[in-house]
Amino acid sequence: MTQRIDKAFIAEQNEKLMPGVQEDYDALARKLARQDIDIEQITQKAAEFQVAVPSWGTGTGGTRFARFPGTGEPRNIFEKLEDCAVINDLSQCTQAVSPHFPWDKVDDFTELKGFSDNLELTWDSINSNTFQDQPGQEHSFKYGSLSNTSEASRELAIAHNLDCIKWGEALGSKVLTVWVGDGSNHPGQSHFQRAFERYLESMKKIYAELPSDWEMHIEHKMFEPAFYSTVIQDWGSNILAAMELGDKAKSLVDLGHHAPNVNIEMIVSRLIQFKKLGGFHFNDSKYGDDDLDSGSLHPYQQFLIFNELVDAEYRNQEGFGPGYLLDQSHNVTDPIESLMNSAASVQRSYVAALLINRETLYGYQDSNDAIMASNTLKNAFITDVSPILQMARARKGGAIDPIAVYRASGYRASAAKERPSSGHSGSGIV
Ligand code: RM4
Ligand code: MN
Ligand code: MN
Repeated sequence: MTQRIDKAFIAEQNEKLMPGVQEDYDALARKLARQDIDIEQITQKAAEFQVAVPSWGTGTGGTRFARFPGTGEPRNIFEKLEDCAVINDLSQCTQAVSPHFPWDKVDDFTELKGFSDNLELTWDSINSNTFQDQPGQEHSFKYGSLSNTSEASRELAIAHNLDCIKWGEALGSKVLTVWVGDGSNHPGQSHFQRAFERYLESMKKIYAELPSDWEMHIEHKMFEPAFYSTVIQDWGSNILAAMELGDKAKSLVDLGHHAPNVNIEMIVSRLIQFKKLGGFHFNDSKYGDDDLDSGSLHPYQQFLIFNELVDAEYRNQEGFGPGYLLDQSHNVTDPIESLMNSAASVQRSYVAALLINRETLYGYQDSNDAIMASNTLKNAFITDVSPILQMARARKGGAIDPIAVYRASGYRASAAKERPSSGHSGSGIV
């Protein structure tokens, strides 16, 4: 097994930085105290925050043009878990891993569970994959999976989702996430209503087999691989399907799956209101489903989403408890570094949103004081909460500076020695 980063090594690196962090933390504590905010309460919440890591994000991603593999890439789910453990050891907010099947399928799930337990990792949502054919697959998904005009292909897609539930139960997961690439590339190719009916009929068969304490998350996507229409195109189709299926079916919001300029935070609010917000796939984008690192382009949008989430938490909104997962493609960075950066970026948005005085904001909203309402959000957003994040990590045994410690550890170089390239990788979005 690739050697993981020693706790003593992390502590040693932290020691050099702690005096500066403490100074910044104390200064921020005084600043927040002037706003009647107890920094310790915020730091506690930061320490409790969790965002899951996608198994498929640990390999170098790519585009449909090319993929430029990095060194020491994980070649199977066991090696992906080792990388996830490193991410969590340093970040201390990414304990759960979300697998993708059949990419991560193993023969012995008890062995896999034992392996993850050993690394102190848990399992987040199970992602099914019916957007590509597997070698030797009898009935193709070329023209769709759950909505295919061929019953045999639909049945195969249903059976795969049922397998995913079974494997998820062995791992202790509680959520099945379904994203399908179904759709059309030409106007007229597909009958919108009949395709949606077939999809719903298939989803009902999966829903019927969902364990009582599980949820099913439906993920919409505007385009790709279908470029004219997709069956679950937007949050409208998504929530309609979730409502049709029942209480355990909820909508999942992948930030990159909307048209440019869509007000995602408002969609989030609507889903919260109707108890249909299942969870998130965090990433960032400029043009479409770019799968860029979370918060790398639109940190304010990410913050505004957390403003809605923290508001729901503050109001004890019934049925609220979405799952947070990163879903991004790392084409030119070391995936471990990108995932650590992104986890911290999402955590930062959460922490900054905690600084908002909700009652003050409601007051400005009720009196139609647009400038002050807007400034209330902006002031929280521009507050540098880094010392809170650093302190939360350090207190849990994580790294004050995760990337610096990761680089100093030489983990990637030793992984490269132990994981000679097999020529193809089991991870990375291509
Ligand atoms: C899709 C979608 C799904 C993810 C795949 C790999 O665009 O975001 O969530 O499972 O990519
Ligand atoms: Mn996604
Ligand atoms: Mn995507």
